[in-house]
Parts: sequence; structure tokens; C-alpha cells
Amino acid sequence: MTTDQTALRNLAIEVLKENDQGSYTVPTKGLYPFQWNWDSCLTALGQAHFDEARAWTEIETLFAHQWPDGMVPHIVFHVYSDGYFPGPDVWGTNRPTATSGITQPAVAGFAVRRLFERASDRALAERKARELLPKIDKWHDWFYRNRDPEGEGLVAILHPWEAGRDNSVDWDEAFERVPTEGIAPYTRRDTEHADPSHRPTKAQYDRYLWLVEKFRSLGWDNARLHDASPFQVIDPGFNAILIRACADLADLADVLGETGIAAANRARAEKGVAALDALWSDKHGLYLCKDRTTGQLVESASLGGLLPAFSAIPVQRAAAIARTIERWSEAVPFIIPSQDPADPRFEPKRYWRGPVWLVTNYMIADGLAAIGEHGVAAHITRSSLDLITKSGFAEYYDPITAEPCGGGRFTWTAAMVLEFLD
Ligand code: 9WN
Repeated sequence: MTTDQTALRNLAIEVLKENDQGSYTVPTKGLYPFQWNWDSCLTALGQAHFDEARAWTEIETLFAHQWPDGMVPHIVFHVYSDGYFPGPDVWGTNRPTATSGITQPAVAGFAVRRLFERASDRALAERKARELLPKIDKWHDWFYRNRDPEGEGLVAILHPWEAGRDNSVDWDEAFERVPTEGIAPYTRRDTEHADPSHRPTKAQYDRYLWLVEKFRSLGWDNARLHDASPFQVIDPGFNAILIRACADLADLADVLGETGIAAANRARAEKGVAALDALWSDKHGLYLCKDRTTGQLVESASLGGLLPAFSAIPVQRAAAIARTIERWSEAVPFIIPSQDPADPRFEPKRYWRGPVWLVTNYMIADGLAAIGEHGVAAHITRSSLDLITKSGFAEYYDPITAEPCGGGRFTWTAAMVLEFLD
């Protein structure tokens, strides 16, 4: 490691420690004062670089709040704070420790396998992996039971916050069918912490809230939510993360001699990979979302369509994704933008409608390196580290100017830097 890299590494560790609340880490102070699901699992990968035990605790804490039906919520509201909206009172999930009522991308299976493989404390790793294995399996089972009722092999998200790509262009059409009448008056808090012109719009927030109120009126009964939701979108990125997690959990279960869990997860991954192919678009060189309520593919070339490179899709598909990233990189100096820069709906500073995010860069680079696309993977890594050097540990970045956007001193960005420097 060069002196500059060591300095960057130390700064990243500082950010992780600063946001550490003891047994969980907040994404950033102010804007996000609770524990978020996929943030925590990716954060653990960073923590493992300097404190393996702390990394296991991060994921353990999240899974201590798994619902009895198997869902792992997207937010755990450990300590009350009125700094974020919507808070626990709006969700009304009646959990012993308040949580939201929806989930997030299932990165846990991937993260736990990676932590296990790299662990230097083997005894600790084996104990923790054995404890987490059945919990993660139960979450995966929950996904396919509740979000794939017809057994097609792909799960639907019922709320854009589940995808973790809140205001992606991918949801625009489906959102037109989500009403806004009757929602309770509300005051946003995010726009006090971040530039409002970079955040989702009021029209989008109205719909986020309508869906929350609808699901709350159904008592957060997951057996009813899917069919009752006017928003059911099959996101290839979300599915690819789940497929990768199933495959990784299967491999981990094999090592630990848990053959039942291994077989179930391998079958889920294989069925998912086969089903994903129906979402491929030759025109865009990536996968598209499918709106389950209409059965139509969504004409939006986004990051969600590149993320399947993280899962075991056919090599020619992953290679085509690499070519798409190269094409996009001719239009913007920093990659990977979250929307095709040639799309008129591309907005370089508005959250998931154009900006670069290090977590998605990490997952795509990981998948491309695994199939031998080392050139593009190295380009993604370089671009990620250039952004940090120029603009610090921001939530996300403008792919044209490298401007740091959203929250500052951001946990998962710092965690990914430790991974990229490795
Ligand atoms: C809603 C915490 C989370 C990330 C998401 C990101 C953003 C929340 C918000 O922040 O979402 O869950 O209020 O904007 O979109 O991916 O997990 O960092």
C-alpha cells in the first residue's frame, strides 16, 4: 500500500468508528440516525478489515430484529430520534424494538460468506456463521413465499425503498398507478439535511407514504401485502443480489455440513438465474425491470439492469454488461452512473437517477472480475477511489463533476473504500 492509500484507509476507518453506535452503525449522523439493512451488511465487510468481532456483531444485531415470519426489516429504530421521517409511529409495526415494515436487498448471505472466508479468527467465524445460517435461510424462504406467489423464480418489491434505489427512473411508470389521496399530512426531514433538489420529489414521497399507510392498514401481514399492492416490480438488481446471496449461502452451508440449507438455496439460485433471462434487453445491453401488475418490461436502462453481473448469469450476458458500462463511461468521466447518461431522464445529482454509488460499483466490479472482465472491473475501482480522493466519503457522487452529494462521512462508502483498497 502506498502512503496515500494508507492515509485513505485510516480516514475510512475513522468514518466507520465515528458512526459506530456499539452494536450497529448508522449510515451517517443526522440524515439517517438508525440501522439500515443492506448498509449494515456491507459495512461489516469494511469493519472486518480492522475488527472481525465487531463485523459479526453488526450483522447479528440486524438479525436479532428479524420478524417471526422471516422478514428482515429495512430499518431498525434502536434509539428514538425525530431526525428522520417516516419514523416508528408512521410505520406502526408493533415490534418489540420498532422497525419498518418492508425489507431491503438481501446482501447478508453474500456478506456472511465473505466474512467467513476471509476470517483469521476461524473459531469465531464458524460459530457466528452457524448461528446466522438458518436465519438467513429463513429470510430467503420468506422472499420466495411472499414475493413470488406464482413460483416464477423472481421476487417483486412492493415499495421503491425495498430496492434501495428510492427514486430510480425504473419506478416512474408503476408509480403513476399509486394514488396519493387520503395520506396523512407530513413533514419531511431529509430535505433539512441534504439539498432538496438532489432528493426524491414530493410527488414521490406522497406515493412512498401512501404505500406505507396501505400496508399498515393491512396490519403488515406479509401474506396479504403482495396481492394488495398496486406497486409490484421485479427489479433485476434486487433479484440478482438475492440470487447471489442464495448461491453464497449454499456454498457456506456445504462447508458447514448443512445439506438441507445448501440444497434449498442452490435450487433458488438456479431457478432465479434461469428466470432472469426473460428480462434481458439486447437493445440496452442490460436487464430491465418487469412490472408484475401489467406483465410489461419497463423501458429504463438503469443500474438495476447492470447489477445482475453480481450473480451467476451466463458469461456472454455479463460480458455484454461490461460493454454497456464502457459505452456509458464515454459519456461521463466517473462511473458507474445509476441511469444511462443518454436517457433524457438522467439527472446527474438526483439520488438514484444518475449519480454514482460506491456500493453498487463494488458489487458490479466483484461480479465482472469473477468472469475475467478485469479491465472494466479495474476501471470501476479506479473511478471509485478517484471520487473519494477528490470529494471525500460522500453518500453518492455526480458522475460528471464528481461533486459529493447527499450525506457526508458516509459509512458504507467508507466500508467500500476499505474493500477497494484491499
Ligand atoms: C430510505 C441508508 C439508505 C439506503 C438506501 C438509500 C437511502 C432511505 C432514504 O438511504 O434510503 O430507506 O430515506 O432515502 O436510498 O439505499 O439504504 O443509507
